[in-house]
Amino acid sequence: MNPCLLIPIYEHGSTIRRVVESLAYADLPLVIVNDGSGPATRATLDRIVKDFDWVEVRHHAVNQGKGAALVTGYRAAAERGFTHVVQLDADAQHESADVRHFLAAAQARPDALVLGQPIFGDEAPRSRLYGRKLSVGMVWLATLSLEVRDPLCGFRCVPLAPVLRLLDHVPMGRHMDFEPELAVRLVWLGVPVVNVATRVRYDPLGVSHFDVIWDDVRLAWLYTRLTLGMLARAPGLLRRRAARRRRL
Ligand SMILES: Nc1nc2c(ncn2[C@@H]2O[C@H](COP(=O)(O)OP(=O)(O)OP(=O)(O)O)[C@@H](O)[C@H]2O)c(=O)[nH]1
Ligand SMILES: [Mg+2]
Repeated sequence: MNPCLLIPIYEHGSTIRRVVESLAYADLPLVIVNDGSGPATRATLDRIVKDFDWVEVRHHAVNQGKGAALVTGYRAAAERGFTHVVQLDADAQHESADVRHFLAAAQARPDALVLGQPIFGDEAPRSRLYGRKLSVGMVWLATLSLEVRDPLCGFRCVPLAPVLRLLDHVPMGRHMDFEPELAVRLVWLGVPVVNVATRVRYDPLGVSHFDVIWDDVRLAWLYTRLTLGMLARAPGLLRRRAARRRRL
């Protein structure tokens, strides 16, 4: 296993330096994908590249969405020979110290998708938590399993080989719909899932680019498509679930 770190960033210039510094302990190369941020975030990224020789930044000329930024990052990581990426967000919501737990889980199961299972504090907005519960339920339905404990958490360790194969064959959402779609499609392919509990913080002054109208519309459309996709795959998914139960 040859991992690197990956951060997609769109207009999170005020937090990215702190996040980069907090990752130094991991002693891994970091790829940042700048998803068309404006001049202030870009200038911060230029300084980061000068100050930390283990950081590379790739730029999208215009904003394309978090999913598109992640795909650019996966391809950049694969080009450089990495087999796994540990990805996290630029807004300092994730606990950088937990990177080691994601790596340990991936080392134990290099074939698995390692997903962050968020532990939220009281500061997390209620509306976000309810929306999340709905997403979890829809993904359980789409996979006919409870394997994915949270399909939306941006902190995960991704095995690149099956992901890049999938991306070559299936067009996927390019925004906030990408991460749940990837999790479901990997489960459909039989990729095992490991969940790692991790604290996720909401800073009251934090900047979120989650678009409560368009991203929710995209998620609703995604879950409709995934539920239909599940119907065609139901016999196979149920057989696999029964085989897993027999092994336990
Ligand atoms: N929303 C959004 N985020 C992007 C985009 N491109 C890259 N990102 C990055 O994706 C990560 C998640 O973005 P956030 O805006 O915090 O979205 P979120 O974490 O799902 O939403 P919150 O739970 O409200 O924080 C951050 O690192 C962003 O900088 C984009 O086009 N839109
Ligand atoms: Mg966020």
